[in-house]
Amino acid sequence: MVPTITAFANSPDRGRGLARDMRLRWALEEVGVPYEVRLLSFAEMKEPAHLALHPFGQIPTYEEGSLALFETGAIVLHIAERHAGLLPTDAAARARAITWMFAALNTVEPPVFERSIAMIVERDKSWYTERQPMLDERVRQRLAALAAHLGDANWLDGAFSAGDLMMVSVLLRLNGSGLMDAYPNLTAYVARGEARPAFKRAFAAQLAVFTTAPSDG
Ligand code: GTB
Repeated sequence: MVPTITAFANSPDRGRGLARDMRLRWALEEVGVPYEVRLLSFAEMKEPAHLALHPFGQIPTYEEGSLALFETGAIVLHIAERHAGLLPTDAAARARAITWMFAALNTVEPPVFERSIAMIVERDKSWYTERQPMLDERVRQRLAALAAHLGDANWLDGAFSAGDLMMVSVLLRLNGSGLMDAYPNLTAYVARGEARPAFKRAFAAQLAVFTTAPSDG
């Protein structure tokens, strides 16, 4: 059964790969599962048909037969548990890879996301310039710890896993911020993720939403 995911019909990033459907596309490409995409306008995301799939009216969702999932962490884990390529078979290594997925989503993503949201929606506030260094510092603390753990390894725990997929996806949001410059091993880590053929296919697919002219029919 070919799964269907949802994505923005009009992502504010215009295909820079920052919207979270990118994680699902990447995971599906890594395990070699073809998928379909249903594009949604912002209005459609808040309509009953989509709210039945996603209680918070967001993208992405994942449908596979009668199963409907939301939350990228849950969806990537679902994909990784059912197909080889994203989780080790050894039980302890598998548990550690899943731990890194949670670390990416619960420990690293919140300060990264908070910082970038502040830049988008709080720029005109009187306290913006005062708050921004604090938000930067919270991100730096996470990057320092992550860089220390990674050291000169290629991936967070042995072979590439869903933990790396999630962590690279989170760190991508810092590209262009300069915050990773102090950690060349993290910059190289993100570049290794982006260089994976599955990442490139996923990136091209989400970009095509913006570069492919809609058909007349
Ligand atoms: N915790 C959920 C998950 O991981 O699935 C979060 C899902 C989520 O934040 N979805 C966002 C959404 O639907 C899109 S990805 N937002 C609309 C809404 O809440 O009404 C976040 C996002 C949006 C846009 C950009 N961008 O353009 O740069 C990047 C990331």
